[in-house]
Amino acid sequence: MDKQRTEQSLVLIKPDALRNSLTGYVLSHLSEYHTGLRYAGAKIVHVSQMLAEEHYAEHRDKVFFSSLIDFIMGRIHYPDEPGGRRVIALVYQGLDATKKIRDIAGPTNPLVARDSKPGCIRSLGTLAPLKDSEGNVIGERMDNLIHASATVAEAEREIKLWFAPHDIPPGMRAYPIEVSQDYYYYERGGGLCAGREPGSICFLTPNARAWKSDLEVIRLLQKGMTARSTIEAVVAKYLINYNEVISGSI
Ligand code: 3AN
Repeated sequence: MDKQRTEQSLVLIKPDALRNSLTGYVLSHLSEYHTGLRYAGAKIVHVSQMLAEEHYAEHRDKVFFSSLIDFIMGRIHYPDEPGGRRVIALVYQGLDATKKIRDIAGPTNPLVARDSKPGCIRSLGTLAPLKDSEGNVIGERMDNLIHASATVAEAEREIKLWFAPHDIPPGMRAYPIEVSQDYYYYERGGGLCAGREPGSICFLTPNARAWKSDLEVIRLLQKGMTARSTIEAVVAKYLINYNEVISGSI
């Protein structure tokens, strides 16, 4: 039986790859010629705190969480150049996309990658000591050049976190969309607002294309019910590259 499936998967080319001019290297390893996978989406993202924390939500309680957030936000590789802080977000589509990309990316830890899979993308990554406020080494930071979705379910969560439907050509959208009928506002700390209020920002307007799952979350939260994701996971993608979100004023 043919177990291969057409899937989509998210790749992030991280700030360490950009800083070290390895973008072309990554893109060429993942090219259609080598992988048979097609681009379904691509964008340059200045990663906000909100987006970073949602992307790595599963690691929230880990000792390396804050360094991971600083890393993906580009603060470590572009400390004095906020304008240079970027990630390249890509959606690839094709047969067994998730597994193919994970194989080419290699193990999470760059040292393990070098030992067990020389030539994989992450074998060119580095490790940096992770220190507490008193300078004691408490772990390692893994600068491993790319993120690649681990499973098909994770790919769906991540693609919907980084991409709005209009970022992907209509014929390549893998998940159901719905047209927004309303204006929706978000306020930092306060979540979803009933209407436009000082300090709030509009993240969806009537006629905008939204992921159906986002509007389902909004409707549940409006009723005070539990939803499958946070409002921040909904909002973050619609406000990518907004100054107010990057600066933290929203
Ligand atoms: P992957 O990126 O291979 O899917 P995850 O999801 O387990 O791996 O971890 C996400 C990120 O968290 C990694 N890219 C790495 O930077 C960081 N990370 C994971 N485990 C550790 C660890 N034990 N120590 C330091 N950083 C880690």
